[in-house]
Amino acid sequence: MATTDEWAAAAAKEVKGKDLTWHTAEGIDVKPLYTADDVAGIDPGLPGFAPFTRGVRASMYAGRPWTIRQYAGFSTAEASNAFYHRNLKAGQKGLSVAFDLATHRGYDSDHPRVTGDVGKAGVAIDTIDDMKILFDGIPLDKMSVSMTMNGAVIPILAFFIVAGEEQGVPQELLDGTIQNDILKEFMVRNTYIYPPEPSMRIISDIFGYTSRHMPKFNSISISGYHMQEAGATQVQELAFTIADGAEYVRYGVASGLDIDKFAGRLSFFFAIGMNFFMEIAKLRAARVLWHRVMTNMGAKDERSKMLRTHCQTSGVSLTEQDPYNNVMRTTIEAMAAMLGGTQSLHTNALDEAIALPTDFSARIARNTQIVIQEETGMTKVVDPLGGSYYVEALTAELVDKAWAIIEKVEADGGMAKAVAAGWPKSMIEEAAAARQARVDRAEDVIVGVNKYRLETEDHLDTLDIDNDMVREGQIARIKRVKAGRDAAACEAALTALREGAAQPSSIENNLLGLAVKAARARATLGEISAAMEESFGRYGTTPTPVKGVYGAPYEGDPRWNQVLSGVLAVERRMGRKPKIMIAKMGQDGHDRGANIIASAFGDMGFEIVSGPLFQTPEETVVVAIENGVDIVGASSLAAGHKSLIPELIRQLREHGRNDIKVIAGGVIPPQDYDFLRNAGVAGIYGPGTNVVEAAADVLRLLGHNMPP
Ligand code: 3CP
Repeated sequence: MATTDEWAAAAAKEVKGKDLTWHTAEGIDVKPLYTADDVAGIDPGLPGFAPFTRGVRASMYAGRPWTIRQYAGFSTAEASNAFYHRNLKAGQKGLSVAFDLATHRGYDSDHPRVTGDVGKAGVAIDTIDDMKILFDGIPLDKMSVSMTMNGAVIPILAFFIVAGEEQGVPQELLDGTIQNDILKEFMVRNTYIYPPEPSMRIISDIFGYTSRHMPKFNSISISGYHMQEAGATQVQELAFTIADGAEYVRYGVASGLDIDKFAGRLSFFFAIGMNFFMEIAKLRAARVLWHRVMTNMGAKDERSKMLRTHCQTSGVSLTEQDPYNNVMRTTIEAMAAMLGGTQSLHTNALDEAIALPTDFSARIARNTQIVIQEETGMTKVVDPLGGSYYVEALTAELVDKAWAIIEKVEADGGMAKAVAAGWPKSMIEEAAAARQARVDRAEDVIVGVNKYRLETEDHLDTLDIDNDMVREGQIARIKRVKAGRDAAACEAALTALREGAAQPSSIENNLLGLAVKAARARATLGEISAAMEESFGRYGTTPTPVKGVYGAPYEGDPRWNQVLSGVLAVERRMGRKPKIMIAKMGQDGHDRGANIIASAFGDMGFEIVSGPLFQTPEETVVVAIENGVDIVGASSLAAGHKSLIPELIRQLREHGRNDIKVIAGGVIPPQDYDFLRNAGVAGIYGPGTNVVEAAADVLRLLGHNMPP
């Protein structure tokens, strides 16, 4: 038998001494070979037994495959309901509702702040009537339903309970999951409504209500997904998600609940990106970490310590360029999710980098899972990678690396305090800027984007939503519901909720319990949200870009130096640095792109003005003019660009400021480019844009003669 030293000598000879160690973004040095030496002392145990490294059920997919649960919502309740019926007939097993941006932020569709947001990125739900239409013909005692809702979680869950009730299903039988994870909203996703403290009360009120009345319902989906989407490394995603979970348990216990009464219904949600084995190991490590955390927190019931999770293949790994590659990417990611032991899975559609899926792309996405489940035999053996030297060693290393971060969070007093201090967010943003630099420098390969790019892209038909039509329909329904209700009874229920929010939490003042009564009385989502807002207030933030991370690897790079000289030349001409405002308009809180651009342009010498999130075009114009910017860069990731950006340009013109140039970046389908250019947009930078080249282009817009 050869020794590992002999192997090392043979390998070194083959590669002429080249270092084969892979230094990952997580700070893990992955070796080219793993052997029994790497797993000495590691025993992953058996599936279905603590600490559940190998899976939470003894028989796993051999007994029951994971739930095929595709996330979807299309503008109206009617359209979404029809889509759900079609998908269930074609083999989908569970539902997952995507709500539109206005609903997320607690606004009814008739609110003046959300004219550009209604029906965007999901379904508009204003009233219990919308919710009933959404689940028409879908028995809520048989179908498990996940709802991705965090900000307006109280009215949405109340509508869901009452929709069940009016279908004849008592709340005890409702099966499903509510996302209800606010900490990651403050960190990366931004669809919060209230400040952190009352938001945490909402969560423990939901734990209290569901543990008393909804034994089959998962009261939270503690989500790392959005962290990875925002640029977190897998270790960061793992650590902050588990630390978030620990914090929710602490709040639940502090509100008087017995840990084992609610912890068994906490669930998780992770992203699965392209680092195949790292993702498999991440899910295994997550189960080990949760078991450890919950044991330390005093849970006795093994179910309380069992990490059950949903996974979604990675949205940011998808490309607008050569989009059929996304089918392969999603397949690989789906395999990692199942080999990691997920309970439930969403596979992205190939066009999801640019739009909501069409029936065609949704079919391929769904069938990706069905093919794995039904054609490959992959489900027949439990945890087939168990015992792999590499996977076991990587699992152990991820546990240790994440644990170090969890200990730091705990030393800081828990995740709520860490989030308030801001360091987890900065850590993620630094990782995002570093990743962007690696992609722009083609050190991390993305096929069809920074390598093997097509001369001409294939045309892809994507879905376009007529936002005005959706809004008009919603407004008509709100009017009908308001006209048909007992106004005094509705007002009394809203008053009780208002007063409950002003009091400390108790069983009588449980916000979900009070909201259920308001939903029965036909209060709208906006009214229920506003009733709580009176006591809680509305929360807002302005991003603060990280510095130096994007620029550092470019030191000495000739193209980078050309851009720096260009910025200096413009500065000399203007007598000040060129100023760019990064604007986020509408209720779309996705700010990864905006943050990366702000960081990178800052490193190139531009002066950055970061607008607050959720601005109207009017508010953006005021900030732009007050700060004397040369350019407004509107970042749009959720389809508001066709209404918000033209409105911004119109308002700038009205203020006589045609000189301020408007550029647009983010998720903008190519078929909208002409529309935007005709509206006066000076530059468009879609997904896959090289940020240094975007800056070069901006310098041209500022009159600098930038070499190609
Ligand atoms: C499972 N069961 C089994 C076996 N496997 N019984 C016997 N043998 C087996 N091998 C049982 C389970 O114990 C359970 O019953 C029941 O079958 C259902 O299985 P499950 O594993 O609990 O699966 P599911 O109902 O699908 O629940 C999965 C979790 C849930 C727990 C993860 O929380 C969930 O569905 N989450 C989905 C979250 C989601 O879709 N989020 C969308 C985010 P018991 O319950 O009685 O034990 S979309 C976000 C997109 C980005 C954005 O935010 O914008």
